[in-house]
Amino acid sequence: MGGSSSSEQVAETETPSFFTQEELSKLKSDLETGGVENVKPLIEKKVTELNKTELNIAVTGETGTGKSTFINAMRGLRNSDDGAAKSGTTETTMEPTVYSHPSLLNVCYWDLPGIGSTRFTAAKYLTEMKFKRYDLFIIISVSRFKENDAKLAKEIKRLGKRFYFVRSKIDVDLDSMREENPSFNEEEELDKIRSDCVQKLIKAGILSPTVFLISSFKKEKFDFNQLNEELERDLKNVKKMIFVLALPNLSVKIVQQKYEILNKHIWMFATLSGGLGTGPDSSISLSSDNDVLIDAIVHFQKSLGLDDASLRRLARKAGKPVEELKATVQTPLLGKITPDAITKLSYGAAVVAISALEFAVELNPILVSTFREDSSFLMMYKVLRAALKDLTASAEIVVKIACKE
Ligand SMILES: Nc1nc2c(ncn2[C@@H]2O[C@H](COP(=O)(O)OP(=O)(O)OP(=O)(O)O)[C@@H](O)[C@H]2O)c(=O)[nH]1
Ligand SMILES: [Mg+2]
Repeated sequence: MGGSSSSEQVAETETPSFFTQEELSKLKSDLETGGVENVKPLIEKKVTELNKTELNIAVTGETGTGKSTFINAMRGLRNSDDGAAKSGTTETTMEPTVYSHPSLLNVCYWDLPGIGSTRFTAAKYLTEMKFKRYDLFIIISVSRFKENDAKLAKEIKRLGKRFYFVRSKIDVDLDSMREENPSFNEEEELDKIRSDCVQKLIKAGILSPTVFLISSFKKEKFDFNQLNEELERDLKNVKKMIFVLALPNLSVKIVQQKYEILNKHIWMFATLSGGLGTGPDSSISLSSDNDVLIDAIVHFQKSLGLDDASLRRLARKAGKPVEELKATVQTPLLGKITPDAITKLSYGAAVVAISALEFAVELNPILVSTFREDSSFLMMYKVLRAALKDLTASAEIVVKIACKE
């Protein structure tokens, strides 16, 4: 846990776990006695808990260091996009303001006013920001390490919270250095900046700190990715999951991580969507206005950045018309999910066999046998799996184009 220098005294806010062993045992016995119908209440409770869990990330630092711009970058937005946190060259953020992810509303970034601004002295700032409500802090600093940076780090540590130290606008530093000496060694200079911040944090009493050098304008470069990986490693259970699902799609690797998480949820949606009919030819028929099914597919769309708003932003980033971007992917699952798209999907999915082994890997092994015998569950499971695979493949194509991977 390198970035959280306060590892000895981290007081995690309650994080629900996905399923405890106890809950799994109950699921198993409920399944054995009453089949899929019998486990719906417990699954419903879990899904509600999942939807209700919030992750609150506070972004703090001196005025003008790029806090609002960083929040926008984390939400896959540019400063000029609709819904972006206000940024600018004059002091802009005066109250703690919450910005949720544009489509996954339980991941929240708190844009705190800059410390050292006219309205807040350092001491007042630290008491007024209601530090307790946040899961973790990101301290943003620019150019030289400041007294306020040390004060913030110490105070957050004292409150027993986790923090990550970010040195932003690193692209600006490199531009200045290039101006002064065109043949400078970029890696060496970055190392110098990093170790200077580390030394000063150690001096402020922070044990083994990590410093991330980032540019919110060039997310593919520098330590933006490492910062997210570190955050992900430190978060637990459901908070880890919702954090990953809300990451900006900067690489195929991130898309795959999202797929892994969503794939593990399919069986819950399949359990809840139930209620299949039997067609005249005794084939299973799928009702195309199944709300749970549609909601699950929309959730996949949003998590994978394939909802209309995300696609528009990605198209802008790639400098292409959105229609052109959409045309590169084949899936019928973009835009509004229509009954027709679901019917098509179910034809394809129905003929797919899922082996017991695949099933056991994707589902918890103790639940496999009972679920396999339920044809309604199995059909829903297959349809959702097909939808997720289809959307993941599309998301990978879109990311490759938008990030020119
Ligand atoms: N080149 C470059 N400019 C940045 C970066 N991050 C922010 N900026 C610019 O720096 C200026 C200040 O950014 P903001 O995001 O408004 O900073 P802030 O910390 O929210 O400012 P206050 O709310 O006033 O405390 C804006 O003009 C941004 O465009 C970066 O990573 N690289
Ligand atoms: Mg701001």
